[in-house]
Amino acid sequence: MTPPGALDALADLDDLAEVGRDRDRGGYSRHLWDDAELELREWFRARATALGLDVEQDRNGNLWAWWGQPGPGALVTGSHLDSVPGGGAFDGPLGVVSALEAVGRLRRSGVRPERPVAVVAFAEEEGARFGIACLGSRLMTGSVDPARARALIDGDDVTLEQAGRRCGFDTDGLGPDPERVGWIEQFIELHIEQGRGLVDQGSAVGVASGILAHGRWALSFHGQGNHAGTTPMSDRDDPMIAAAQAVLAVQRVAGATSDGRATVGRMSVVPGGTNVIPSEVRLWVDVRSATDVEVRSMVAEIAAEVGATSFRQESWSGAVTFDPDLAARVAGVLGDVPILPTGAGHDAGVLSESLPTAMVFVRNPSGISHAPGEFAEAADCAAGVAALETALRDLLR
Ligand code: HGY
Ligand code: MN
Ligand code: MN
Ligand code: MN
Repeated sequence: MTPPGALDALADLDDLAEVGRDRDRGGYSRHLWDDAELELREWFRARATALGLDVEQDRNGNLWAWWGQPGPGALVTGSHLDSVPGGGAFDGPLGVVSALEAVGRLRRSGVRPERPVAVVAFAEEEGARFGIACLGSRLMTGSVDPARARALIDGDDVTLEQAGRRCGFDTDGLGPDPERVGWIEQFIELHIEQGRGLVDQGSAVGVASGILAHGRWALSFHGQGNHAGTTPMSDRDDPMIAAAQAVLAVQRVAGATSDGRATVGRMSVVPGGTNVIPSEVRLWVDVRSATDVEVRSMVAEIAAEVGATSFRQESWSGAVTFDPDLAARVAGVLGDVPILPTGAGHDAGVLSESLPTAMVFVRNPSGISHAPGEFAEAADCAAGVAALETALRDLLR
């Protein structure tokens, strides 16, 4: 553990380097309330407490570290600690460690804010365990029904409610938290860029202009399970064929658009035996584009083509335009850095529906994310912390 006096975002990431390392897939697997994510939560509490911040967990499982009495007018910064399966080290945690580092620097420099400041770590941003992206911030803002959330089931048929109970978190309190949302005057999230925009523009940091519309749909294809050796090809009702055709349809529909994106990154075969014709194949589609209408049109075209037994929306995020004044103010105080869009969803996108929100991006040389190869240079991470500190200092003036 890095001693408080030598706080440094990268040292913090080093502290976390072994937490949730995925030996099979590479990268990190840190999912809501699993051992790795619970360890990250404990790390956050210890780190924030060492900074002199007051840590609390809200009714939706989000962690808040307060500088000053929680209440109206709050300037909030932070991100998430969870990952996708086999994800990178930076997506999420870089925003949290940078926020702690920046707030630590403001405190040590003698800043005396006239309003509350908080660092937040939102729960289940990736939706990797229970399927809904940005679950913690959506529950807080009331855009996900708490009863639906409690009943969500993970890949091991564990409900969110059971998972919460196993780690001592009572999910009976899940739900809208309008008072807390009302406390937040501005939210600013630092994040590694998931793309090469800053590389192309030659800047270590940038500011987000908006987020693509995006959603997730669960498809299932039913057939007749049977024996792989005793069932002639002419006698089969094999759902894998329809599922394979659906993957090709997803690729074709997205490929025919100007900049739409659609991905089948997850599939499950029931029962999953090598010598068994499946009885069911489930797959999940992630569809994104510049506008809600474009996404809906792509999804309708896919649904019409694939003939799935069931086709269910799991998660939806409309296109986001961040507060232009706040984006311009942050970009300006950082020396007129680039303002650019992103295809990646964020809790900042969820909050932008309720309050002025901005994002600071840190250059990612390869642009790779949601994969072990995700990386940001130390100098750029340091530039990110300095930028966040500058932006926070400016907003606290
Ligand atoms: O999926 C996303 O865009 C984000 O990384 N959760
Ligand atoms: Mn992500
Ligand atoms: Mn993220
Ligand atoms: Mn047999």
